[in-house]
Amino acid sequence: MFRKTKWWNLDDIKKPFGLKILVRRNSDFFFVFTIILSILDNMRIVCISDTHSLQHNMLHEIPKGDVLIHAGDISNRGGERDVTQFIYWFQNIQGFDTKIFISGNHDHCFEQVNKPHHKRDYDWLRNLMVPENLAQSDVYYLEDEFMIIERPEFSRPIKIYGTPWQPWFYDRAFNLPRLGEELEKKWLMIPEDTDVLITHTPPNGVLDLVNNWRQPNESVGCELLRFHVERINPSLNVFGHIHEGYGVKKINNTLFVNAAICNSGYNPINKPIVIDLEEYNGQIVATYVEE
Ligand SMILES: [Mn+2]
Repeated sequence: MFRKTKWWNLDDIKKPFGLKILVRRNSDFFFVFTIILSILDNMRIVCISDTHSLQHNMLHEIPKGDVLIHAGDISNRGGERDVTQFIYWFQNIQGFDTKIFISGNHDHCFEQVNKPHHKRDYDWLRNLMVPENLAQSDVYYLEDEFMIIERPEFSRPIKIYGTPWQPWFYDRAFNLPRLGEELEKKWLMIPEDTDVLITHTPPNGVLDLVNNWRQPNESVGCELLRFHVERINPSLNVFGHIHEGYGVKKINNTLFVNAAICNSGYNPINKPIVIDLEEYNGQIVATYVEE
């Protein structure tokens, strides 16, 4: 049954060419075995962003995966009703081991809740965001912090860091002056061994082009983030913010994903973006999966 199957070459055969070559070998066992392996040795990440309270109106369903990432702008103005509805919806998405979200420039309450003068105004958010409660439905919120995912398909833990900050953008939440020291400090907090970086803003020059009368054909992503992403060299950087920049781009070892679900007209018509994370000769590699 095994014939001349070279077990030690399985990885090399499977990774670049998918199942096609193996099917051609005409061995049922090998075929089934490869399917099992390909389920086991990937971590499938589904990326969404910028749902702007329109999560129930998304044109496309959320595909299956292991980890779901939302890169911010869960709401329009960060109001209690919108944010509560989003959290309930996110908690109830089934089939993922881990679901992670960050804030964006529209999610004001997440910035306001930290300001002392608000006192009890944001108790509703504190109650909603009790980490133990979120974790019961596998939900994690990252604000300038990382989490670790350990899975049998990786020889080491995967580090995921999330941060909501962006260069000044119409005076909204988590805005800091463009090219300023404060923003630089936020990016310096990103651990150097980050594998998956979740930001709300794109780095400058990567899936960040806007084209309107105010900013004709202008790259509006963060210049400082671009520098630090290149220095840190994560396998994956997921963001949104610039709805026009929806898409995927690979630069060197980093796969960049602008997962904005809403288009520039705030219609939630874009597809969630599916990524496979796998270990390949000791390297963690992110690959775009066209669905
Ligand atoms: Mn947005």
